[in-house]
Amino acid sequence: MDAARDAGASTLFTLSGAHIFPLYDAAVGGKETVQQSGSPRDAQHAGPVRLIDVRHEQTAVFAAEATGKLTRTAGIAALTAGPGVTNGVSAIAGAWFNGSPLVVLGGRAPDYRWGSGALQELDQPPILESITKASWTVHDSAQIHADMTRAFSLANSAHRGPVFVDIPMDVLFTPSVANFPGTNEHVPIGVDGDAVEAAARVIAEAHHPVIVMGSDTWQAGAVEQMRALIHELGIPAIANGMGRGILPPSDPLLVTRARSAAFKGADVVIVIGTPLDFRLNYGDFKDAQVVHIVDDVSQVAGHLQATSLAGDLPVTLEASTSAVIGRGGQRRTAWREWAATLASDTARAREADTEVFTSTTAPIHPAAIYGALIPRLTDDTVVIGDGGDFVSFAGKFIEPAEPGRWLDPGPYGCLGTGPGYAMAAKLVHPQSPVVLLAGDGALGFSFMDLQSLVTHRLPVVIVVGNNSGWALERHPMRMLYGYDVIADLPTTDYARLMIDLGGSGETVTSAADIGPALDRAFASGVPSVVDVRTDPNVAYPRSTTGI
Ligand SMILES: Cc1ncc(C[n+]2csc(CCOP(=O)(O)OP(=O)(O)O)c2C)c(N)n1
Ligand SMILES: [Mg+2]
Repeated sequence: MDAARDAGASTLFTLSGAHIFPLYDAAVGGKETVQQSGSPRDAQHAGPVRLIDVRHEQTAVFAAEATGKLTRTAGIAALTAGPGVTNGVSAIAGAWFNGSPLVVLGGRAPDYRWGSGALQELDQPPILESITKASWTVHDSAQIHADMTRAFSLANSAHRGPVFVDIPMDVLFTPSVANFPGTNEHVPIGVDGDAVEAAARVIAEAHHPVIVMGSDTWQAGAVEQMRALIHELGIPAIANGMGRGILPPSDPLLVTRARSAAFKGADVVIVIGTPLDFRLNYGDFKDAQVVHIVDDVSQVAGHLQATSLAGDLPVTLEASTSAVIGRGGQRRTAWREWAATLASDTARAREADTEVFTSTTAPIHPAAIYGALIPRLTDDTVVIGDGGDFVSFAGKFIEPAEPGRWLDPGPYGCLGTGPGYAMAAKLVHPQSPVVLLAGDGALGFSFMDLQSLVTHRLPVVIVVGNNSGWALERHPMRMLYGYDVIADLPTTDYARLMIDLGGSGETVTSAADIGPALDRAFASGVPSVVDVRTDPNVAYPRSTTGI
């Protein structure tokens, strides 16, 4: 726990298991501290490390991952041996795909019993190997501090990602003094001058360049350098993942809403800090050349020819800006005209939203929720999406004003992230409003962790886009087969369930009632569900399938 605190992780997310009791004892500061606190629940928040318990291990990992996304410093989850660890696997995989800094500590059957069939005796690191930067077992208690320091250092260095360490029960229960403190072994890769020049040449010669700024620009702390590159060169930009909010919607160079026109008209696409995956048509922009700037050589795309540049993002972006300016590629007339065209496309796309935003149809059009919600979002509100079509609408309509205020599951697309992400957001930003936008299907995966929000007094507003089904599967199946099966869900009273769990809740069946219900939820001071019954027949107009 000392190593975690030294690495900046001050909250441990977990679900109880005897294999890892010593971690809890260390987190709360031992028996005396607990006895001095008013209650065991108070003690959880009073010790050297805040101890947050959940109802399903995936929520512990989602919350730790979101902590890493929001603070840019690895969060930590502790999972009990065997099923505790395997319940965390999807969430660890999500963090791997997202490049989120994360440390997961696993319990493990004791070494002295190994091979004789102890409870939950499972060799866990091999299961985690393909979805972590490293995963190993610590067999010596004197080594734990050093190994945890190494785990945090690995997780926090580019390209960021999850690290898994498990500790056999007999090793973890052995009191010990660290034999050496461990070192931070991260050596940042510098700037590759030749690669910078090669990229600068392609950019400087472009007529219609466009930038895609992805999650790693935020995770790497390159926000200022990203803004400088865009503004000094005058190149329009599209935001992706945690790159959202780096430019506010008022910035004329933010053209996310004109994405299709931008990709169609671009002759050079500069993709920064995100992989060339399905979200970017695998880096295929027809005739446009691709410049790919990434934080580590491991991120250079192997499936296509691009002008690639790998390096520490803040310095690499700074060097690239200077190199493009050095080649005379700066606010050229052609670029200015191109940027102005995309800015007016963007304005037109936003204007066109008004029609669906003000829709008064019954049942409610899902977009009407955003018409009511968006004017109520403050610049510091953290918005979280967990669901299918309902969240695709959110991704389209919501343009955050600041970076680090938008969380989605990312390219792994695992449903059920919402309650864990929301928990982390409210813990990291206690003064800021937190809104979870959840599909009714998605909400089921981690539903009992709405209770954890109540337990830990985390007043999050949960807006359910309740279309009684899995819309993102219903509509494609109808399109392919002419019918759908297993896409319906019973209409469920999520507001009632939230009230039963100790929060508040309201059901909304008319568009005019959405806004006032949201106001009451924001003012309630407890976790609140606003269950909006939406039209099951509305499909998100999708242009990519991800396949
Ligand atoms: C863990 C997991 N299981 C299944 C899926 C496949 N899936 C993707 S979207 C979706 C439907 C989501 O439904 P809901 O949350 O109600 O949102 P809606 O599309 O109805 O707006 C499903 C089942 C997934 N992405 N993750
Ligand atoms: Mg649904």
